[in-house]
Amino acid sequence: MITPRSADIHAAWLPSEAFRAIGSRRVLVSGPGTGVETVLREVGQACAQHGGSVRRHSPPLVAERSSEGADSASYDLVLALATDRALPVETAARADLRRHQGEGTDTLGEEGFALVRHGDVTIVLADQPAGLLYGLFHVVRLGESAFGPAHPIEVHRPAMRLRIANHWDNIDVHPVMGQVERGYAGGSLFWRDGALRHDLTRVGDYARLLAACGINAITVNNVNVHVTEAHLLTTRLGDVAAIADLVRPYGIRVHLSVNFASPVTLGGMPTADPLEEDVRAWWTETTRRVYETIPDFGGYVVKADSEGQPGPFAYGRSHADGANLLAEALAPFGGVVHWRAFVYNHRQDWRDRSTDRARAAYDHFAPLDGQFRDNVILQVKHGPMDFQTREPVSPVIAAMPGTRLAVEFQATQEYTGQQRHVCYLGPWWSELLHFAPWGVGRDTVADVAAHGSASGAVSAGPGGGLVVVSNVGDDPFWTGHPLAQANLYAFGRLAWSPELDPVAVLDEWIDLTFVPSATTDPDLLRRTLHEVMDDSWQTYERYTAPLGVGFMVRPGHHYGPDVDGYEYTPWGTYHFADRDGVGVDRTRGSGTGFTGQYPSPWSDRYESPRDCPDELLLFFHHVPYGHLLQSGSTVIQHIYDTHFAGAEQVVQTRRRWERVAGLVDPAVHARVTERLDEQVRSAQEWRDQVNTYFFRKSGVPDAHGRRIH
Ligand code: GCV
Repeated sequence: MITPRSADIHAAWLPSEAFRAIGSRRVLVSGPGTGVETVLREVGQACAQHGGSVRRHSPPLVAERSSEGADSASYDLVLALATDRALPVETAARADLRRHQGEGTDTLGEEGFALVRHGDVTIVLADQPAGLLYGLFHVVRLGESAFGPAHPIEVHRPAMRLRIANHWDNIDVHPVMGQVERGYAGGSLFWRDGALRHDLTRVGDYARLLAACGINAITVNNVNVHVTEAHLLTTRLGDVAAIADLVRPYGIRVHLSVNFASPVTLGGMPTADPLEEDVRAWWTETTRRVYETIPDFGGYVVKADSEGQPGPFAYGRSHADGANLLAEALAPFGGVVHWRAFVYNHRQDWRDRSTDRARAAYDHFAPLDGQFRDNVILQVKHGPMDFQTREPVSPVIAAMPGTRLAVEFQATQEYTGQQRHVCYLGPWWSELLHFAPWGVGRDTVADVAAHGSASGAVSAGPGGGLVVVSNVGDDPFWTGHPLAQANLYAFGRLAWSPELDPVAVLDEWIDLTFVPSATTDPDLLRRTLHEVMDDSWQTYERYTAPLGVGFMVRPGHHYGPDVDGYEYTPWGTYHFADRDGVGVDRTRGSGTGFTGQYPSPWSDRYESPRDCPDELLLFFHHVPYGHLLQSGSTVIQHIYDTHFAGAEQVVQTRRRWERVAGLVDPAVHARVTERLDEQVRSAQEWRDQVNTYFFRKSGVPDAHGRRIH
């Protein structure tokens, strides 16, 4: 459990108090094998703390089995893995489940579980140990209500098979990017100053946090694979195995980011050409050794031909050639390759209006649809640019029915306040997952990630799942800003079940983190946290780049405002503001033609400045400052209004947080307070720079005469 290991480490979700409902009861854990040990240990610790009792029933122990006639009277909670020698109470619960589900539909799968209340006993049923563990954490979430007499039968299976956290962690401290690229929570949990950490206690704790929200895989190194990190595949493989050993008990598999040029840099070969026989043999043998060392290894992640990383283009080969090479090596072991679609020209000439970075992923990958092996997963950032506060959904997601796609989110708040600003991303991710590329009523982004889709009609294949760039580091509060923990939690929950309401997910996180019984005024605390967090992503959007145009951040570190910071750079991230208007013309009619990458109806809605949703207007159109939004406001007045309002909301948030001093751990309160002070300052800086910039460009005064510099 996440008992603070030292006075400096602060609990995340799952403090021991969250286990009171379980730990104060009589619990039976039933099932053979080592996979059940984790459940047993969790329950054992809870009972030791809260006065309950736990017993293990292991089917081979016939003597114990014969004493189970009275089991329903002896236990309050039974966690039972399917075996051929079920306990009587379990048999009864399975019968209840069959009646509820219908004959033949009671299989729970690798990770699913059911919760059945039979008589006075709550029974968690699972087919596999991972399911039992997820069932246990579900009971923790439910607390006392799991033991209510009329609790209905619940059946849970994850929507996504793969729910992965990518770490952008380096082994060596990178001279520019540091130990963790885009990390805002201290150093890496795994690596320190060029080596695996000696004390990996927190890695086990981290695995537990991940399992409790539903994440089932991690990568342990940055997608930008530098020289030292490349060796994780070969000479440093033991380090990866050590991490895998620590996370395995929580049902978590380890994946590795690899460098496409490894045959050259590690194997001393003259080429990494994917069609060369020797190169294939190198990957085959290297991968065989990986599985010899880590039998449940998950697979590779590759960033190729992107921002300086090597790739198949160097040999005149396609990305399908590149991805299939690695997929072929992984296939015999059941591994997958996550091949990133984040490929674009980062050496663009800003004068060249014909190149549009937003088009790049589609232009590169859509023509390759159908050419990837089954165990290739194309990992697509949710938007066409780069994790901005507001972007449309990437058109790649609707363009590749013959390819497994994973959608990538970013919990590390690179562009959303860097864990100095409170920004709960659950609502944003939920909105993206619900987006229906083929129109309302058709398949959604979540459907595509879960099981693939052909033109909006479900094709029940294995989807690629969801990926999140982790926001965790060795910071005592795990995520720098203690409230940023909620983003990782929400990712896991939404990947398990995309239809969940993100505000309800936040409520879960609040209950599991600031356990109501451990505070004197849980209602005030809950209300305040909701006021501070529910709308925080939209508040952030209000005071930063307007109407979907994106960027306007300080180049390099990406924190704080710099409206023209990227305007004349090679990165392809422009807003084109002049004295008359602002925005990027991505229409087919007069712009870059990007709108044509979407299927109907969005290709037409985005094409028309009248029908384009306000919040994305400047992403798709260059319009005059006087352009009337659907909201009734002009673009320029909208900019002023939202920036004044956003900065003011942060001031209110800061005030609200003062109310709960005394209701949370003083260290947590102090850290959040310190971050809110910075957020107030930064939001005002954003407000003033953006408003002043557009006032000076346009010469249009604020209708309300507020102070613009
Ligand atoms: C890991 C953005 C970030 C980079 C990151 C890249 C990626 O460009 O700024 O730090 O590199 O995305 O997703 O590969």
